[in-house]
Amino acid sequence: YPSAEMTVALPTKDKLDIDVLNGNTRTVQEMTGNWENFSFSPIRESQVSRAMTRRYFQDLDTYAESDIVIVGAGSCGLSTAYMLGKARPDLKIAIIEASVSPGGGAWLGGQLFSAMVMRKPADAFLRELGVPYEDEENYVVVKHAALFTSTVLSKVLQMPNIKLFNATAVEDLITRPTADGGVRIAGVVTNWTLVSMHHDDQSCMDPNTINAPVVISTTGHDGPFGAFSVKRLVSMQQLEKLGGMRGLDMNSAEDAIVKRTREIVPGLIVGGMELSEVDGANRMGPTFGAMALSGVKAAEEALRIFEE
Ligand code: AHZ
Repeated sequence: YPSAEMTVALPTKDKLDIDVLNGNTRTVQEMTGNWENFSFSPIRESQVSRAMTRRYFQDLDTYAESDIVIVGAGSCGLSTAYMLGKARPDLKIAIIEASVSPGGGAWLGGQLFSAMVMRKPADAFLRELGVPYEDEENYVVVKHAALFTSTVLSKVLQMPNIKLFNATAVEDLITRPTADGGVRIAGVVTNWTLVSMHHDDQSCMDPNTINAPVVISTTGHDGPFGAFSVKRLVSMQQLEKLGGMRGLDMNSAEDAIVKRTREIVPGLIVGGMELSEVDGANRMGPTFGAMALSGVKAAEEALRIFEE
């Protein structure tokens, strides 16, 4: 067996040369039917590790000082990220998502049915993204909620100024005292989600931090993971108490969420269903227009604060 020191004889030239060397500039059509002589370009295992870790640690370094942090990559967080990333390609935007899979509750339209309903005028956001829909007069229907989620996700991930740290939980908020005795939110405390889940049975697993002048929290309504930032604001006595999400009423819920999307304490904007816990707004169930437009408004609020 080759010793650990042995290296695969890889040309040290650039990637294009390696591809040419291996005939791997072929198109898919050229490969089809030629499987007998097929081979991948050679690789050493350490190259794979370094390809990932070098970039990840570079990103940790780059985004340790971010311009904006978005907590939660559900339908609201992703809509916020899209608007911000597009409007300000000069800003560094970090998205922190506790789950391995970004998208929150938006992979299905509601229940286990596929289609996603958006009430007008949120159809404007679908046109902006280029997501096709059926027009039903007062509302529109995307044939599968995953089409919305994957489209907004792919556009956000392609933006060079946005980094998604998934499988990473926000464990706390960074605060600074203000002159009036309150606090200003100045960033987030993070940890890998699997580590966060083991604070009770493993000791001293210290967190990481991201400083940012603007944090946007879109962690959804209360649940195993939800309403994270607003619950923390109560425990640090910056909010007296939460109003608690009220029962389902589509008409009042969606208007309320969009209208109330705002900076809750200095430096912290709350959007999406997390907001229903702050003010005691109704829930809307499986209609997603308010999540998209709360995201548009949260982005607008963030830029207002940022540009102040
Ligand atoms: O994993 C969570 C989800 O992807 C993530 N999240 C929660 N806590 C976090 C933390 N750190 C990092 N501490 C965290 N990430 O936040 C995301 C929230 O997504 P969501 O889809 O639950 O929320 P949303 O407000 O974007 O969309 C809500 C969709 C709903 S709920 C509802 C109802 O119950 O009536 N109706 C709609 C349309």
